[in-house]
Amino acid sequence: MSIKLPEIYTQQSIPSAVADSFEQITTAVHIERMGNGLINSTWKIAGADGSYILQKVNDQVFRDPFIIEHNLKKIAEHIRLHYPAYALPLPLKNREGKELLYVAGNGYFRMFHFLEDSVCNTVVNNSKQAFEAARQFAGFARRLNALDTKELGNPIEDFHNLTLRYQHFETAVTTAQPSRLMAAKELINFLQEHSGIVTQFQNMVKSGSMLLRPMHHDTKISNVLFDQQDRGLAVIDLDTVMPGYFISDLGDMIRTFTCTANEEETDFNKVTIREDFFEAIINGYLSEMKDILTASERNLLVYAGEFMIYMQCLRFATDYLENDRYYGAKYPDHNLNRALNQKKLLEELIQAKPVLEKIIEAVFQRIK
Ligand code: GN1
Ligand code: MG
Repeated sequence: MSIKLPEIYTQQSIPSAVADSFEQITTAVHIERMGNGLINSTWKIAGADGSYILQKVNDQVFRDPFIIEHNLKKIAEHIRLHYPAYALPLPLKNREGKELLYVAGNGYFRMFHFLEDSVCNTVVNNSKQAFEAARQFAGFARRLNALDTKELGNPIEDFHNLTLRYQHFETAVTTAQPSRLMAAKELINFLQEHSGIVTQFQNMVKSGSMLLRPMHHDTKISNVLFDQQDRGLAVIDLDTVMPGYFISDLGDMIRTFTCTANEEETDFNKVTIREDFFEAIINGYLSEMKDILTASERNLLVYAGEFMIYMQCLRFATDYLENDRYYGAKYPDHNLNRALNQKKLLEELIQAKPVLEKIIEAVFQRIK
């Protein structure tokens, strides 16, 4: 059966096979594109009796989206059993009873309920939001902590494996076009000079001073839903939940919440660290995770930020050297600029380290 689509669907570039398969789309009254993710695409589908979120999973990045489906099942079972009141965003079934629809040559699609009156922020506007989001991601991690990581698959192999990310970068340095290599010379030197961050990661993994736990791995502000009073409601986008280290989640919040500008900013003077936002993240995160983190993990709160900013800098730099094949580019030096933005952020964090360590000490004094 093929349903003739009103123009709004095609304008919003939803493939007709997808529209046919979800009744929420065929009965929609309004459809709009949402979000600013680099990898997946999202639409808001408004119907007569409620709204929905349609998401396309990029199958170049998530090579086997059925691993996501498997993980969601395991997570849902665990949460239902131990925290039945906890709000978990799970995909809805389509007309064929499937939660994940594959459209050859296009990717994988899922539909979710849109939580009415919820607010999705793309920037952190105040420290309360930073606190609430950190508390939400930490509350999510705490509830999943007892789920055996062996139960979960890796939707993206070695996603936050800094050792392999660094090797990938060094390979890209040897294969890049001379013009790109030249333009990125200072950046490459910086990354090589700071490779101690990679060594520290390797030592901690080897010595077992960080534990593998189910982690979210995409703790940006738009993955937390808020109410109208800036209170956190729920964590969304569970595609990258997989075994990992807490520094991934805490670190990406430090990377994306404390900075005065986002990674697209090309005026690097605007890239600075907000210490009060850092404090809010630490407070929010520890309010849920303090008793779960081991003593050695508690010493890694600033390192978490270094780890994630360095890795993002490395990833953008690598992509620039590989002609933008992963992130794409809207203008010629886009990924170079993104990497330089992250370089500035890492410099700021390293400079602020003594102050940030003091903040952490004071928080621990207060909550112990
Ligand atoms: C990608 O798609 P988005 O923007 O949520 C990337 C993250 C990066 C981020 C940088 C699967 O996330 O790891 O931190 O870009 N996700 C994937 O903006 O690679
Ligand atoms: Mg994501």
